[in-house]
Amino acid sequence: MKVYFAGSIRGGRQDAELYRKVIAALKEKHQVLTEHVGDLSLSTVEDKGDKAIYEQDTTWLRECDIVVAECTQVSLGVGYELAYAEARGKEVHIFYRPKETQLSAMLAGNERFHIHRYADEAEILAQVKNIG
Ligand code: 6K6
Repeated sequence: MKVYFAGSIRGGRQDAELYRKVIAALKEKHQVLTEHVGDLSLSTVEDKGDKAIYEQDTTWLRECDIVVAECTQVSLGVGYELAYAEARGKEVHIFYRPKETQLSAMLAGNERFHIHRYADEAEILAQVKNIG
């Protein structure tokens, strides 16, 4: 299946290495459209231009089968992507570490989203293998 992985970029890159590992785990079974989200070398400011990013990412969101989002690091862009995916009837899986953040009620309270709580890297890597 085609997976759109969403994770914080301008919201903060503290978890970028974890995103890279989650993307690698998803790639064992799926095609991941957004591998750059786990690329630690990419700049969060110097990039191909905001309009091009928006157009490419919304095209991929329409094309994907499943959205997987890591939401511990709060990101406006990820929140926008989740609403965009929900409006198009996509299957959405949200992961977060409850010890480090309180998930927004706009996500936690949405019964159409599949919410996964996890404590550490080993746990999220095991959980994503059950998706799709
Ligand atoms: C920098 C690092 C990796 O990629 C870049 C270039 N910028 C972006 N490229 C592709 N998608 C982006 C970029 N900036 C934001 N996005 C999309 O928004 C991604 O799909 C993320 O899931 C989400 C992050 O939003 P912010 O608000 O944290 O930037």
